Amino acid sequence: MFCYQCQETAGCKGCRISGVCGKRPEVAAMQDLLIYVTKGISAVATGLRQEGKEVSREINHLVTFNLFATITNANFDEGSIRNQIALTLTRKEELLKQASHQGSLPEAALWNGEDKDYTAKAESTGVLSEPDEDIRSFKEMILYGLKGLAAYLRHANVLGKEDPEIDAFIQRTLAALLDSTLTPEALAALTLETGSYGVKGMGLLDQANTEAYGQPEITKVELGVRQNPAILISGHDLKDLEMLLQQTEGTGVDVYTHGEMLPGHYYPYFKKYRHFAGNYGNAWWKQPAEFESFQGPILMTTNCIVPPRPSYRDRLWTTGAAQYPGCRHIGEDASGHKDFSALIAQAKTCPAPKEIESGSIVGGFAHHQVLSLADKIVEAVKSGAVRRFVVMAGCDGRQGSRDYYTRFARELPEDTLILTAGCAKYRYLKLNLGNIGGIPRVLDAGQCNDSYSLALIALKLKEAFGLKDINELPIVYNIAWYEQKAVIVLLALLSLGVRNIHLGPTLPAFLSEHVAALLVEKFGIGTISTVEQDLKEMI
Ligand code: SF4
Ligand code: SF3
Repeated sequence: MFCYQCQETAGCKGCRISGVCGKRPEVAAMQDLLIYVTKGISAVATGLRQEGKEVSREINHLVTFNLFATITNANFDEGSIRNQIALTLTRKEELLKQASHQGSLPEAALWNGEDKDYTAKAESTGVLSEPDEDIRSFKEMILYGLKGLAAYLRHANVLGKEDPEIDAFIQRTLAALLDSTLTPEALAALTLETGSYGVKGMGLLDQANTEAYGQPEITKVELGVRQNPAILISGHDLKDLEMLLQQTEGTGVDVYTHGEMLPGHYYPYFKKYRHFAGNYGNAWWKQPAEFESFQGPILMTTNCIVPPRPSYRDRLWTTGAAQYPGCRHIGEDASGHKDFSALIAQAKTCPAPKEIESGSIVGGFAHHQVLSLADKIVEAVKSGAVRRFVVMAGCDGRQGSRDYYTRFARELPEDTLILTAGCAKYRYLKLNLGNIGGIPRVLDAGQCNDSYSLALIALKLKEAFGLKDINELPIVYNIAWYEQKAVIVLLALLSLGVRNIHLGPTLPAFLSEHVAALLVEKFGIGTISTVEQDLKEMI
């Protein structure tokens, strides 16, 4: 196997024997092959569009689902990935029948899995099948951006929002990744274009979420526990949260959020559920201890799954693109409905969660809420009460060196505001950093996709201050990354012209020396050093 798509990759170079995340080599191989056949079906679909033919919604959703299933810590189940490869090949053969110019299609579009030896095929289709290091670097960066974008698009799709233009872009780009004649310049342009589709994708999801559940608002979220049996829901899918809250209402079973589901509390729609009890635990990587002490069933709606301990494996359930061997998976019917009755029945046999924290946190500072405070914020900047905004969005991870982010947040001068989104926030959200004129110093916009809110806020502030360039704002970016959703967030920011982003705790292994140098030269991207040094430089 060879995988270097996440920040945790072995030796900061690549996982070759097994994934640091727990991904087995046979699963990695099937993920490579799933990407290969997804590029193939995308090439066929793109050809059909060029012929003026329509590509169905089902195909669009298949492509996004496949990309999502290969995101770090989403699907560890070899069998389900094999099934997805077979399904993709079947759909692709059907599409091929409609194509007039099969002769011009790449090999990935024509391979039909005839000998059923997926393992042998996977060997020739992985990351290292591209021999040129720089081309590989660009292509993988684009692919990882597309994976993040596909995850966000999928969440928008389940809420009934579609943008066929984004689907066509994803498929056109996947097909382009099969093209061995693309130059580094063309790939650099495609990288930025991926970023601008990232903005569109996050915008679509923002619209889907806010139309369905209202605009996030300032909200106090309880961290302690009640005395009832309960279900813990984790991941990013708000539609799953909605269905779970509906089905648990009146059953005596409470629902708690975990990890990236915390921002569910910020949406007005969910506040009517009195059994929506609070948030339990922290970022994804602490789940082994926290899932054990929760004592009830846990529903993983997306990444990030940590391979579960036997002690709670039978309480861990997956749905959507998330899957883990030995854990039960909840599918959906043709209308997208999911039946959580088995989880609810299990919850009733479990004790209430053990308390691991108490008190509360405050969040809900997405664009609508922050912009309603815009006058106050602009005034605070003009009066000098706020010297700098520090964007600290992104992912958390289990590396010990990530306590840098806790220390950095704690050491920031008191006239700075932290804008955050994603699970990175767990490194400093509970520090009690005070407020400036009633505005909390840590403003949590929501999930990683709500980094879109942070970009909108920056654009509005630029307007309010009458500036020409977003980089003239008193904002610095100290972003933590872990998996591919952070890659699309980064590319989105670059496409908006944001410069001098600090990316840590380490630069991606998939950046070759040349590609990294190009990002430094064109966008001033840098990594982090020590808290003291970075504070001096950024503030
Ligand atoms: Fe390694 Fe990350 Fe790939 Fe897992 S996702 S195999 S940790 S690079
Ligand atoms: Fe976290 Fe996985 Fe990325 Fe959505 S849950 S930010 S790491």
